[in-house]
Amino acid sequence: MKKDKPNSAENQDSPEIFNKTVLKKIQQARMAQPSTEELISGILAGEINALSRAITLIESSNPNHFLKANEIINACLPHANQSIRIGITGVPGVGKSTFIEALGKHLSNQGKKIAVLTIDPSSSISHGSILGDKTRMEELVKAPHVYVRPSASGETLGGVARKTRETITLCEAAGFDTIIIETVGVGQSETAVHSMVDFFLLLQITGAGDELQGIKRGIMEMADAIVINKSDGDNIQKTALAKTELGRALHLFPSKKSAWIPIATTCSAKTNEGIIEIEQMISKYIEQTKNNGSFDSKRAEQNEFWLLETINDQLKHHFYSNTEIQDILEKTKKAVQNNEYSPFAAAQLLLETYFKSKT
Ligand SMILES: Nc1nc2c(ncn2[C@@H]2O[C@H](COP(=O)(O)OP(=O)(O)OP(=O)(O)O)[C@@H](O)[C@H]2O)c(=O)[nH]1
Ligand SMILES: [Mg+2]
Repeated sequence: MKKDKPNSAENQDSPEIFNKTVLKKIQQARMAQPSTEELISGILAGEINALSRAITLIESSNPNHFLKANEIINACLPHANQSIRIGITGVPGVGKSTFIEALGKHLSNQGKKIAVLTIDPSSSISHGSILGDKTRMEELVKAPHVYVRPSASGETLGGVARKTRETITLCEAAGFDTIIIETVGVGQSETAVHSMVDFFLLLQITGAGDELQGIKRGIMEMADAIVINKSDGDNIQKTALAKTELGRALHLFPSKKSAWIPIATTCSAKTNEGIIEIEQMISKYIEQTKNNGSFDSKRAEQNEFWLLETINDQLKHHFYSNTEIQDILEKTKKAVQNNEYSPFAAAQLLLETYFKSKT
């Protein structure tokens, strides 16, 4: 065999035993996992390497990693919660990543420590990614104190959302004071992101015809600001018109618990026009909601939401991964489709079987 591989490590000039030892050491160093304590102290010291490794544990499906991750999250919790969390949504190509780069660079110049996370619903459907390479934000990652982390792929939205929430905790404990989350506005992910941020910003572009068409009312209602991006070149007049239309539409929505009146405005993530004003608007929102108490009460509500959401998620997962249930469910589906059984009676039967299997 060795003759066939003249360039293999064992056949270099150095003695065979030396190369084997070196190789083993390198392999061991690569495999060595820092202890939970080391990761916790690393995160609290703001070490990116420790933070990244801990996030990888959060994203892992290995049960041992799950326990380790939980220990780290619990240790980080008392040091978390001090950041401003901003959610950015909008249809693919609207300019979310470019906008985050522009806003992020501006914040970084002010000395802020920024973590950018993404929730990508396409990865749970196709195991692919709409956000893909564009999430690298090449310019922003070069700025000091900026950390960009794409979401775990190949996961259910519930799973990705939980992991993003936990990642926020770790980033905050590592000293990041501004967390920006990008999500594509094509599914349920914007609801998930809305439930984990303080300020929710919907990016828009002017399209053909009525600006209000194609925007889901629900997302507009959730937004604290609607920003029409790509307000540059020939597009400036159109975006100004869209801003007026959206501003009017926003007034029709019921007022928010925070008493904040959502704002419609324009910007160009490419030329930076309007970025400073948007940053000032977010600061004003934070100041206003902190003063009237709604900042804290919203976070408390969000914690409660995620408690219940996680229970729902786990219960569902447990139910559907029960092999006995899987077996009966397949047969029941057919019986229900053929009208041999009522869906409600069948559901009842399945749930009873499940609960009996648990006692
Ligand atoms: N003219 C102009 N182009 C822009 C602006 N912002 C973004 N773009 C361009 O729009 C395209 C999409 O930008 P992205 O930032 O990748 O958009 P995105 O919303 O993050 O896209 P997805 O992650 O795929 O959903 C790129 O070619 C950008 O250069 C802007 O303000 N003006
Ligand atoms: Mg993007």
